Amino acid sequence: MLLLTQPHRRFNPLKNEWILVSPGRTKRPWNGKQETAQTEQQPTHDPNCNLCPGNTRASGEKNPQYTSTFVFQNDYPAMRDESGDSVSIEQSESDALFNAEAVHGACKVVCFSPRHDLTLAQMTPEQIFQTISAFINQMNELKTQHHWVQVFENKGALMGCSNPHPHGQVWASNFVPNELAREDENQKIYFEKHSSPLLVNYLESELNKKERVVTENNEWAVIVPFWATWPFETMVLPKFHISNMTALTNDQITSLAEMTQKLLIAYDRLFETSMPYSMGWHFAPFNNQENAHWQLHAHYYPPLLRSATVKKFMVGYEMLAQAQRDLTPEEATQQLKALI
Ligand code: H2U
Ligand code: ZN
Repeated sequence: MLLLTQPHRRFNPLKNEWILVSPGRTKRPWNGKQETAQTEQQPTHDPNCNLCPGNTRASGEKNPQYTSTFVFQNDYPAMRDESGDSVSIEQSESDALFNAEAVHGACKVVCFSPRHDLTLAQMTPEQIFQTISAFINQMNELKTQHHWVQVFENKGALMGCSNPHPHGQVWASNFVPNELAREDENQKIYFEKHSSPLLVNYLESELNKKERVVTENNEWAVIVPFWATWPFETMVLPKFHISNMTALTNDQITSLAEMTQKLLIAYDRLFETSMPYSMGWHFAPFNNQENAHWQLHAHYYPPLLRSATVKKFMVGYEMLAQAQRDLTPEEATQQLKALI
């Protein structure tokens, strides 16, 4: 297949943008930056960790002796609720060149485990189930007051994560953020044209083609998207149509937890390192509409390219022109699939 050996570009229908694919470019010599692989073994409890059970946080508050997951209000929130505002920002609609508006929101931290030294990849499917449930509980709690609740995990020092204690975050906002708004619009346009959700049709085709399927079970599939940007980017998709994450049943979450564990173990095996990544869930915003065009999915964006110490830099051409990748999504799939 010509696409696999020659530079080409692929279209990302979710984002409505192109990505440049340059197969074989990982073979070029590398004298650039080497990251330090995180190899040090963490203690099960770190007296200096703000997230460990029984320890004191930056706010001065003491964490309980939690035994499963634990959620607290971020002590340094990126957004606050309305009550904290002393000055209001006037929306300057009259001048499109100087447009700003006030935002409100809530930010929380979800500790995945009392164990400081574990990662999700090392947890049991039951424990992973608890972390997904904790995220869903937050959505249910926050959805009445907010248009969007982004849940995510930013893992590893390489990703700028400040603490190895396994944790994720919840940022709820009174606005729909850019990435969501784009996916919303593009799925809507597709649905109007095809009367079927974009990602439902997409997964169906991928399951037939099999070229980019990393792993699957009865309810879920992990694929390297045809239009993947990051070298080993994946998407987790349900095999059923569901526009909102809060509608998942316990059985569906159980099977998602099993699938997640498999994926994360494969990621860790790939470069024999605890794989850094940013991941998060996308689904319909909380707007009291039917949102039939939406399909729930998770994105995993790991930055590593060649090894535990060489990452992909999205700079230069990527910043100024468009994203580019150095190995094909099909090659990435083969490598990940072999590790499942
Ligand atoms: P990361 O940003 O590296 O994931 O760090 C954890 C979050 O935890 C971060 O958003 C919050 C930080 O604001 N945090 C607290 O709220 N209290 C603390 O005592 C430490 C960290
Ligand atoms: Zn800790």
